Amino acid sequence: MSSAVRFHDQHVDAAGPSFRDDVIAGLSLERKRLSPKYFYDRRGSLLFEAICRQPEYYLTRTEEGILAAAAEEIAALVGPESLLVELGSGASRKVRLLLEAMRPSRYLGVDISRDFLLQSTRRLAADYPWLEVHAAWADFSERLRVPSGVEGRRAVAFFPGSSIGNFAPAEAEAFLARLRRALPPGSGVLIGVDLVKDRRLLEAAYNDAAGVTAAFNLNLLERMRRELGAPVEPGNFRHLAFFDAAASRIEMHLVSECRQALVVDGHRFDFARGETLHTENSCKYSREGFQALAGRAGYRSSAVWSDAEGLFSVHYLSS
Ligand code: AVJ
Repeated sequence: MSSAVRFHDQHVDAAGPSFRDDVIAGLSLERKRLSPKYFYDRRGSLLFEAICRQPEYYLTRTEEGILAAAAEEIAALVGPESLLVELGSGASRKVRLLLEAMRPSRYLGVDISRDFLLQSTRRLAADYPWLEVHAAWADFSERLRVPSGVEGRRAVAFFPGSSIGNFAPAEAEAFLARLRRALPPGSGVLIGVDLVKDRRLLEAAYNDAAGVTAAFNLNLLERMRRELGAPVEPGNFRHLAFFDAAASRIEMHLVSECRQALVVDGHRFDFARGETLHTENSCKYSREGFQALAGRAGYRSSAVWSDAEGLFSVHYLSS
């Protein structure tokens, strides 16, 4: 097997709405908002990697611990699969634990950030010469398709990091149902889901002392300036993250520190002092709550793993 990555361009920027269109549409709303998928330009992806190393951000290291402890069990449950699909492959560190335990013949990384995707899949191809490595540059929140020629008999989709939390529960259910239909019958889903817990722990994870999460959030404004030429002053906004217990989610916002206008491609958007741009929801579940959601999406919950403190969960869903 050669160590070259097979690249599949499924990016639909030309056809679908762009960053510009979504910024203008989101800022036109009564309650201004923008999809968190726009966090992940090159700088944003690097900042996210740095978030994962912050002491307050328990999610990454806890999930890695769970996967390391359960890798053999997961491999046995999954069976000899031909294809491992990673959604939001990012730096692809967690998947190494699975690759080594499962030894699939094919790997497909799917990510919206092209540079990151290529970098991480190239590294995988170099480190695992026995593995056929594919990379699909795609916005899987919009459209999910296994590139032709990549489908195996069965697949396992790996969706780590509690990224499912970016969807509202009803959207998460619809997404999982779409994922089930996009994969061959009998495929499974291995998914990381952050658990509801004490609000202090949750809020600390999204307000790290080093200010990395704040920089990640504010990078959206930098991106508007860089890519859309919007003359925005990121110093006029501040980061806000809090837990909404009723909705069971962390909300992130950018708060306008003064009365100001944001001009994007000739469109003017006024901000009152204290008005916010809502940039992210990160939904938190109980084990049972997530199992019920997966059930409504047509899956059977085959196994759930957790850490001793019950901070994070990893579910194996069978279709
Ligand atoms: C990648 C969506 C799982 O919600 O914890 C981290 C993104 N935002 N810090 C999360 C994020 C702020 C992260 N997910």
